[in-house]
Amino acid sequence: MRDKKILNSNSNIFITFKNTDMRKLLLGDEAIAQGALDAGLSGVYAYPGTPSTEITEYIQLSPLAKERGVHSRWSTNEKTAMEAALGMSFMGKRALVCMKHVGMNVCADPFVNSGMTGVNGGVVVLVADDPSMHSSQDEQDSRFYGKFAMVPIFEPSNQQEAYDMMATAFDYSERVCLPVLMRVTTRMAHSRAVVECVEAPRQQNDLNYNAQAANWVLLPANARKRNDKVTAQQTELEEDAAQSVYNIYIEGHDKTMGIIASGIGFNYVMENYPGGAPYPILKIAQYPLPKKLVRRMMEECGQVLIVEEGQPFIEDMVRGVADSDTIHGKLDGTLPRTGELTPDAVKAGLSALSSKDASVTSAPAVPSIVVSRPPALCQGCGHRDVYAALNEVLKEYDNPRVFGDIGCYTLGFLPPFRAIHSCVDMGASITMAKGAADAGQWPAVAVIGDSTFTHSGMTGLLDAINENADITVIISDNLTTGMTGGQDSAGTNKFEAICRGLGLSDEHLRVVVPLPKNMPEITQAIRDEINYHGTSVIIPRRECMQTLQRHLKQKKAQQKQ
Ligand SMILES: Cc1ncc(C[n+]2csc(CCOP(=O)(O)OP(=O)(O)O)c2C)c(N)n1
Ligand code: SF4
Repeated sequence: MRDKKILNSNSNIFITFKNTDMRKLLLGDEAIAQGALDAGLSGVYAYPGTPSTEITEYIQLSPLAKERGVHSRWSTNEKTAMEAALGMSFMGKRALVCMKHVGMNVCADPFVNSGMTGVNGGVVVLVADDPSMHSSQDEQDSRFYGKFAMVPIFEPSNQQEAYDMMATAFDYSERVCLPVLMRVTTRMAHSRAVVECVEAPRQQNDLNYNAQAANWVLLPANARKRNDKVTAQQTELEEDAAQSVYNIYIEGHDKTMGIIASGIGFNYVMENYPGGAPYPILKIAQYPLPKKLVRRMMEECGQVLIVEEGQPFIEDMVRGVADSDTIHGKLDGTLPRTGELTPDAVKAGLSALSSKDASVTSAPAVPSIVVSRPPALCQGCGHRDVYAALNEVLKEYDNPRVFGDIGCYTLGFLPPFRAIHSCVDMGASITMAKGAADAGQWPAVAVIGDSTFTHSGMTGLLDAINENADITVIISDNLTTGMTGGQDSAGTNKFEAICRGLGLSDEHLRVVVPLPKNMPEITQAIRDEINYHGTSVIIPRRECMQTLQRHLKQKKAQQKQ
């Protein structure tokens, strides 16, 4: 065992490693997972979504989680995940909720209301934003949800901080009786660094009913009291943020400019100054925004550059309505308004504002040797046969409309299929097809995957069945959640029962095997159900090629043993 002081390559901040045996090379997501386990986690509740998926997968494979019986099975969607975590918290235990940014839209109801109920055991809601939309349909910045719900937000700048912050966030959540929203972005989630972990993980909380249970019943009389309390608590949360060890004011001798930086933006700033920045820097990692520290910078510095990943969340607050020309960032074009922040973009912003900035170093130019290639469905994928059959049948109709959904099958939009006309959010295919049918559209076809159907499609199908809407729903069941890497799908082996349970007649519930040799049978099923003027469901079922190969390999390995 030895103490070691090393320079963290990401942040230029010295971190003291006490015990090199406890050092692990971890992805940001893995550091979060390990941090949660070491902080006495009792359950992770999550729905897969890039770039957050690896957190839950790490916990699912963790020997410590297994030994301690930590809950880690996937939830059906982000809303059920958030509610289960809240239930665990009310019983006194620590729970982690994980999702990608658009998942916040799905769990917004319980999330915002968890600010009103408060928590008992600590709750951390980990949300991974995807600026540049590497694998998402929008670029939303989840910090707005934290502000909206009046809960504290943590935003780590590097993997070590992500690990350390989990323990702080759980402790803090229990101290202020509020959930903590922890926000990361793609680069942080998916890059590796050495992380120093604690030697002895904290024990899990015992079951306890200490909290004021009346808070949990959000009848108006109770909710009004809580609303007053949480509103009043904002001053205390802001003071805590001003005192936070994660919000650091770094002195600088050149006061012509000050830099406010958060999340990975802080790393990008520090990368530009390997010898130390001449300007004062305010690192923000805990919110509500510590206005006291911001004011200090505004008073001390001639102008301020705000470097943050995502939307101009801090910048908007700092500017207010005064719109001063000494505040720079995304809103005045000093930094790009959209897309992922890059070290080069930050360097350009710093250079634009600092005439005598000899200390800014150039990052070596990256040769553009990677030729971009459009994504495509895997060869042999069952979704291919579904679209081939659908296109074949729809040639027979005038103006058919196909409402798509989110998953591998969204690629049916691209050549060679060009088969879908919309893709908005998880579950929207069925409800949008219904709305179109209500408007007089025929044929109106919905194509949805199995995991997406259970995530958010079932309720829409109930609406359709209740009104016998004239739509044909294709649930393309590949027995997995393919797009995010093949996680278990909540409804596997239950789809016919679910459809029947929702009131669909057996006559209009068809199951087919999507293979080229079955084309006549599949096309006939689609044709028949389109021609039936009511709600029908066709389930093409064949395992995803990727999970099939994985399962075959596992089987072979088992046979060898
Ligand atoms: C609200 C929300 N949560 C998570 C995701 C990430 N995501 C995109 S598609 C998908 C699941 C796709 O599974 P499935 O419907 O079975 O289709 P497959 O990819 O297997 O074809 C997930 C989890 C998302 N886009 N939106
Ligand atoms: S991962 Fe599976 S579902 Fe996705 S395209 Fe490949 S075979 Fe199809």
